[in-house]
Amino acid sequence: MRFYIASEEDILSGKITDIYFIRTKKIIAAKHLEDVRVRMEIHTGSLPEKYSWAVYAGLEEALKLLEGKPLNVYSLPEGTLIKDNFPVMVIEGRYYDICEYETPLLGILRHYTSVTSRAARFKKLAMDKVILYFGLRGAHPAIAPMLDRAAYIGGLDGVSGAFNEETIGVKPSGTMPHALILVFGDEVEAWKAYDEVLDKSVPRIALIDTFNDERFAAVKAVEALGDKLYGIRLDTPRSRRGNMKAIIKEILWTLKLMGKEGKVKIVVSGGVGEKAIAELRDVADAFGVGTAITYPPSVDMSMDIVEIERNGEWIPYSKRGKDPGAKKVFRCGTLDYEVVRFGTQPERCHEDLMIKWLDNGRLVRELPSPQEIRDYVLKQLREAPDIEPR
Ligand code: PCP
Repeated sequence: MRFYIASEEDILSGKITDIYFIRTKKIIAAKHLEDVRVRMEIHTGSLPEKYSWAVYAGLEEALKLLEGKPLNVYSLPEGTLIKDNFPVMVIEGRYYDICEYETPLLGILRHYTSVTSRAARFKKLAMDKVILYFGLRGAHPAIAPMLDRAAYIGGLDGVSGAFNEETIGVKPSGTMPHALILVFGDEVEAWKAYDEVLDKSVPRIALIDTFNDERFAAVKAVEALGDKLYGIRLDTPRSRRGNMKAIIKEILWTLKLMGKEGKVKIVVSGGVGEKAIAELRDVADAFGVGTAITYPPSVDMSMDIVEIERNGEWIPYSKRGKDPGAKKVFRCGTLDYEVVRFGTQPERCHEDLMIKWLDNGRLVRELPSPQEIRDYVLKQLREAPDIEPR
């Protein structure tokens, strides 16, 4: 038995790639073409349906992959809102030195960007309401830290991985599983034990859908924990749902009668998608989202040779269907960009976003923290136009 996962060493060595790249290198070496220098561009294709933007993510891991290799790397900052057919990274060097990294590089950037973009869409739809990511149980544990980082920088308010303080410096968020209540055999006893045992810094959010009707359980939770009750979580099974909005409104009315209006937060989880956020954001305070973020629509990206060096000069050069020439991106404002060829000046926008990160494999600027990337994403989300849920 084993875990079918690649080690960090295997990834960095270039072993985790497609065989055709290994064969390509062999042919290049046999025919003495190792010194052919190129500029390769990574860019998005068309975005998924109803996406008018995506959030570029995965840069830190991409740079980790390329660090120490004889390459120059230019990229947009991690967390930048991007559009379809949009350049995100340019790598300059001998094709021979880049070749086998295409697979892991695109894998990192596409997976990250897909998860972060989806998380950012949830946050954009919820905006002042809280979105927690509970989706680790949907993916292989080997990438749990990556998923939580990707979701967090997308602007989410909390991520559930117990390890997150160590990896991204974020205290994990969570409530209680149904199993806790089932072990006690009584929800009131379980809620009281939760309150008795856990540190005061953990918000008291009672799960109220295990055995009985949510409204009656909400009343019991208020009676059991009083002012200590921070919130209630409804994870109502699909087979019992009917009309979630009506259930929540009934609970809100009841809480009001108990003098608890606005004092008990309503958390909704279980199968929450973009449409549920749009529908319930005026009655709920927070949402727990898992699968919809763990399995987002794919934000496609590809990596192509766009320039080749001939006699010391860079010549635009690409396969058909791709715009030749490496590109720079300048920004005038959120989602307002001008894309020009390397070495030419923009006419309208002046903030240069295609920044050099690696100079001959050496990191030449400080990487932002996950908190800084998240703030950068949130700022752009506030400025971006409203989106339609998909
Ligand atoms: C939550 C809910 C969903 C999980 C989290 C994520 O689990 O039941 O299954 O939601 P999503 O993937 O549907 O978006 P808990 O209620 O904490 O889990 P359990 O039922 O195991 O107690």
